[in-house]
Amino acid sequence: MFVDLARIVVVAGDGGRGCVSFRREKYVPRGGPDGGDGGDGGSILLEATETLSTLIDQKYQQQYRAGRGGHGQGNNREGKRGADWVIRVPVGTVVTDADSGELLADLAVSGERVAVARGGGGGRGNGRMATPTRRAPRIAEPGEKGETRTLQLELKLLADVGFVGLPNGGKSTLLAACTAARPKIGPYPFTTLTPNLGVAVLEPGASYVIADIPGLIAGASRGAGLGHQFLRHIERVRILVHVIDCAEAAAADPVAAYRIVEEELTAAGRALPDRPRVVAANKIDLPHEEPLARLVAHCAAAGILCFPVSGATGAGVGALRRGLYRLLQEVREERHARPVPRAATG
Ligand SMILES: Nc1nc2c(ncn2[C@@H]2O[C@H](COP(=O)(O)OP(=O)(O)OP(=O)(O)O)[C@@H](O)[C@H]2O)c(=O)[nH]1
Ligand SMILES: [Mg+2]
Repeated sequence: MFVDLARIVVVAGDGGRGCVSFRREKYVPRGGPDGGDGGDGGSILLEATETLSTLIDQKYQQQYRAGRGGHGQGNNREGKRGADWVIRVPVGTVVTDADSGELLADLAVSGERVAVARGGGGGRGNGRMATPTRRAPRIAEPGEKGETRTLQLELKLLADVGFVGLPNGGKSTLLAACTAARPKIGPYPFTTLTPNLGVAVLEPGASYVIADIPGLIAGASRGAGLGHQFLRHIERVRILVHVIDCAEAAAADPVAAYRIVEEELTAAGRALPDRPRVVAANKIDLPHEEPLARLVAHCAAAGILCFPVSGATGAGVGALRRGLYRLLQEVREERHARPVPRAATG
């Protein structure tokens, strides 16, 4: 099961109580206070890992509790530190505080860690509370409470290229033709229910990741079909590829198909105007002259690269793979030349 949204409650450990104790020893009258401090409570951390690809664990376990700190003891012995709890999540997980909406972390790199709930500090024991005027305090501090937080976890796939298009347009077939991925393919709409990823390898060291984003139809942003639940994955792609069925028998006119998808992206608030568009005019192994001509004319007028392809026979797929690679390099170079201003935080 592909799970890309989860809500969890994290409870850090409370700090241990400080201790009230006095040194008692033969021949040492009035030995003085020697109550140790409580140990700090354990914290909760999130760690990004490449070995996970969904948030399914967090769907099943929604509560996490770190260890509490041990209480202080006599003879100035400190309480034990509470054990931290490290929750492992897939790379690409965005963490927000569910109550305040505050963005806490965007775990984009494997191994990256963030503390999401801090353990409470241990209370001081009376051994550390003596003052010149109060040499035998009979008090100690309680430990602090550990932080509790409700977190919203959202997984956003990290792909360079996103395939979008109406159902049955051949996105999954084209993904299989471009990469080694073997997604489910079917002659009916909504074969793909969750995004598929594949890696296009042109030669060693030259590769990129393609995501097949399912479910875009007219009204998707209002919940039709699969709705726009997967559109969040588009946010991170660098190039959007419209996969459009150009067969004469296709249900939708290819230019209309392009517009419907763009309108849905806009309606869902994910128009991503800074991301270049590419068109893959698909299914050219079937009769296609008239629809393809219209689509090509539309792309030429709009300044969009158009690649006629057939995911089924592989025709034009090499050119598409190379074209996308070149375009990706241009996008990357542009990024280096013009550093993206940091988003304001807080
Ligand atoms: N003739 C021909 N058929 C194709 C081509 N590409 C895909 N198909 C067929 O079109 C149908 C849909 O293909 P999919 O790859 O599942 O399409 P999709 O866009 O992923 O569809 P959903 O996942 O349902 O949105 C299947 O029956 C494919 O065999 C092509 O290039 N030529
Ligand atoms: Mg599919």
